[in-house]
Amino acid sequence: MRLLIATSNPGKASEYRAALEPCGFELSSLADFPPLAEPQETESTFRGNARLKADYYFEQLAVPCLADDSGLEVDALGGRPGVRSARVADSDRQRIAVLLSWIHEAEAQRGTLPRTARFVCAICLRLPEGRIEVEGTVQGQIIDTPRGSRGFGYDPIFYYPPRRKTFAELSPSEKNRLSHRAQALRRLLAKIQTSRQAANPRRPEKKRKGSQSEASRSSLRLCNLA
Ligand code: ITT
Repeated sequence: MRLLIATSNPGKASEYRAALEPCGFELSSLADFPPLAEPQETESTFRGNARLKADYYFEQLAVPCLADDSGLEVDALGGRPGVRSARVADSDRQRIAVLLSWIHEAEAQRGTLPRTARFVCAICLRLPEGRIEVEGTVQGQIIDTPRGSRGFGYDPIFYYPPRRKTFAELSPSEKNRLSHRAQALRRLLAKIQTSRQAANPRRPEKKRKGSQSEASRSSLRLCNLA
């Protein structure tokens, strides 16, 4: 399947390439098309903004589009910055500094607060025949001192207890198996598989109740998501 990864965030784009190219998707990026203004992300949910971006690029470029709206929900901040995660400041380093300053301010006013947080990723795949929409999340904790140099965005302060590492300390392939984006991609591939089966029911697949189909398992393995 040919697919435009409709993002101007190079960190996201490289994670989608790593996951989807090995399983046969032919990916293009916005750089392969004439320059377009970015759409205003006016919705209040990740799902709404992912849909808005996918629809916008599909209408402008008339090719199948995958758009991602994602961000960090910090419990001590009542779920902020959420859908506004990219708009906190102009660079990753500044975003991290601003986010930590908000948490420290909240702690100065209200005492020790939980450091729990989650990354959320909504994906909308816009095809000529309709949309496929999925979400994924991953839980972690916000730490005060950035650690690690991989990944992007808030990864250096997002500590993932099961691995005792921040997301910026994980190898790219580990992050691509564990992240909110990986969770969402798994769901997306399963839905693509299901819709392909529905469109081509001549070879129905034996599937135990509640289990993944073999086709779905093998596409996850190919996509480095298993
Ligand atoms: P596009 O809209 O062009 O895709 P964007 O960076 O503006 O790019 P979003 O509006 O979805 O995308 O904002 C996502 C922000 O959330 C991103 O800029 C990071 O600051 C943060 N974020 C999302 N996923 C992340 C991840 O895997 N690791 C660290 N930070 C992440």
